[in-house]
Amino acid sequence: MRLKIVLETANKIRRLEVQGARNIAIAAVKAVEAMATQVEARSKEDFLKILYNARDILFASRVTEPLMRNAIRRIIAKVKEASEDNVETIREVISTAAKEFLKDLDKSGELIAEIGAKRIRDKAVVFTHCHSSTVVNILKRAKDQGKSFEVICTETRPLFQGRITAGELVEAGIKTTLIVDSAARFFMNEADIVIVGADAITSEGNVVNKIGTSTIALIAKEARTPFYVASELLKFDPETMYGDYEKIEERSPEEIWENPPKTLTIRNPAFDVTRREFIHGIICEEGIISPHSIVEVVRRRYPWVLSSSLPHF
Ligand code: RUB
Repeated sequence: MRLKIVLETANKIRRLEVQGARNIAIAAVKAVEAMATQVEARSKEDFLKILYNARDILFASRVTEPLMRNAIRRIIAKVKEASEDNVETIREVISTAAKEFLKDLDKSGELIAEIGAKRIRDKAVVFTHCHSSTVVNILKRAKDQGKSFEVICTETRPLFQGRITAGELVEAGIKTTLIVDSAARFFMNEADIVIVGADAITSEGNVVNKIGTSTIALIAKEARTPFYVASELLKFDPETMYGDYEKIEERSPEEIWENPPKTLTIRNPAFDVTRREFIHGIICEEGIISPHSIVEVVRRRYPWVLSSSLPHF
C-alpha cells in the first residue's frame, strides 16, 4: 500500500499513458517524491529499502529508459550521502533532490530548444518520427522566432505516437503533414533536415529511439539529408560503459494485431539502435556535439552519472 503511487505511475508508464523518455522520467521522479512524503519508515536504512523497492518497480515499467534510471539513482545517492538518520530529514533530502532534478531537466530542455531552433532555416522542411517532447519544443521555439517552415511526421506504428506530434504541431500553428511509416523514403526527398528524439545514448554514441528511427537514419543518409538527435545528456546510459547492452523493450503483439491467426508469430520491439555514423549531431544542453564525444561531454557536465555506476564492477 505504501508504494501505491509508485505502482500507479509504473502502470501508467507501462500502458504508455505517460509516454516519451522525458515525461516518463518526470512522472517517476514525482512519484518517488510523493511516496516519500507519505511513507512510514523507522530509519534511513528502512527508508532506503522502500526506495530500492520503488526503484525496481519503476525501472521494470519500461526497460529502455536511462533518463528515468539516472534520475532515481541520483535521488537514492543523495539519501545514501545524507549523514542524518532522521526520517524527516530524509524526506527533505528526497524532495530537494527531486526538485533539483526537475529544475535541471527544465533548464536543459530550454537550452536544447534554443540551440535546436537555430538549425531550422526559414522555409525548411523538417522530418520527424514518433513523439518527442524535446523535438516538439525545438519546433515551437523556431515558430516563436517567426520562422516559416513545415514538418513531415510519420504516424509511428503500432501505437500512432506521430498523431500526438501532429496534434501538438498543428495546435502551435505549424504546417504539418502526417505520412505512414513506409512512405518515409518517398517524402525524404522533400526534407531538409531530420530531427528525432532519443530514449538512450550508449557509450559508443549510438542512439536508441522509437522503432523505425534507424531506418529513417539510413534513408536520410541515402538522400543526403542531415539527421540530428535532440536529447538531454542524461539519456546517456552509464551501464553501457561497463559492457552492458542497452535493453530493447519488446511489447505485446496485441498492439500490432488484436486477433491474429493462432500460430502466427508477431514481434513488437519498441525501439531500435541508430549507429553513430548516421548521426550528424546530438543537440543537447552542451550544444551540438558529435556522438563520438558523448562520454567526455557527460563526464564534464554530470560526473555523478559515471561515478554512481561504479558499483557495476
Ligand atoms: C517515444 C520516443 C521518443 C523519445 C524521446 O517512444 O521514442 O522519441 O522517448 O522523447 P514511446 P522525449 O512513445 O514508446 O515512449 O524527447 O519526449 O524525451
